[in-house]
Amino acid sequence: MTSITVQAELALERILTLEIVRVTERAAVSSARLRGHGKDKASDQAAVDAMRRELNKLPIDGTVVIGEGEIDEAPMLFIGEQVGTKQGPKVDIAVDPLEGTILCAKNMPGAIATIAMANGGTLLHAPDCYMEKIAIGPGYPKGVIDLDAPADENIMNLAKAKGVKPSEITAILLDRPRHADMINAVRKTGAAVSLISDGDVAGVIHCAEPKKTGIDIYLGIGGAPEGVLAAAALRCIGGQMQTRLIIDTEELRERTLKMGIKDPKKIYEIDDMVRGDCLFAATGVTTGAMLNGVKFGKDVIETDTVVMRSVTGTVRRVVGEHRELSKFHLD
Ligand code: VTB
Repeated sequence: MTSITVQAELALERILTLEIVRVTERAAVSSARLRGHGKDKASDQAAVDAMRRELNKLPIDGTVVIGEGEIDEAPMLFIGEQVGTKQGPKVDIAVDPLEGTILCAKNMPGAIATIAMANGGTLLHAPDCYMEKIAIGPGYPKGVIDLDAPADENIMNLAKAKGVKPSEITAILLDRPRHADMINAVRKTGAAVSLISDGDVAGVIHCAEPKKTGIDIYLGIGGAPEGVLAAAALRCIGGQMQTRLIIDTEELRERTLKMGIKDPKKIYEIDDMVRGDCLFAATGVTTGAMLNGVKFGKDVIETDTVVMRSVTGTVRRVVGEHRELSKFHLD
């Protein structure tokens, strides 16, 4: 009998692609069970438990670099936690077991379970702080967007590069008071603003498929951990992104220094946040523009996952029909 062997250096690239689908599927199903119950903490905890259980079965020597928080405040999937069987490649892992906890609690569109994996030491160790972000999809020359330029200038430049009027551009932003001026500036150009209440990992990814999502550019301030996850996705599917951490207290400055961040004002491009090949996966918890939510049937649970590899730029949609339901540990 011939057996298929995969070279060690390809393990991350090939075998783990399906393995991480299992990880986000489990987290999505566990949190989706609590969809619409107004229990944001409980659904997040369910996703964390499921994701951690599954991660610990993987043949990896993994370190969580973007997780649920520092060890003292997050007993599970904390930054620095070691996961996996240790029988495999050293990898950095970024997780958001339930991105959009409020969306899940309110059963609103767009909650996802998400993970990114890369070779050890290649993901930015971003603290749990805010981050300025700007992102567009693939196919534009470099330099179209500039984090330090006013929002209207970025819209005008993008419209020019796309060959359309600014009124044909749509920007996506988190619906927050801090974005009031930016929203006005975008609207003054004639461009449309699409506001999301949460979930800016998906918000950034929407820019990569403007024909499908109608979104051309992400602007504004969101979470830094979400920024690194989104950068991993864009590294796989193409696009441009610039970010800067918002380090506005002495305490945060000290914490980021300990995490190896020397220049607090540095502008990060995708390659600075994800310094090598990576995998990215997300499973829908509630149905959104990108993914369908988990469907619970009598004897079957359906999941919808997108999984990407940066090496080839392959994007797979994996629709799972799960029949052995005990694996979800739902009761
Ligand atoms: C975003 C969004 C998250 O936090 O990063 C946002 O992607 C930023 O923080 O889903 P604020 O809510 O404080 O503005 C979330 O909304 C929640 O983690």
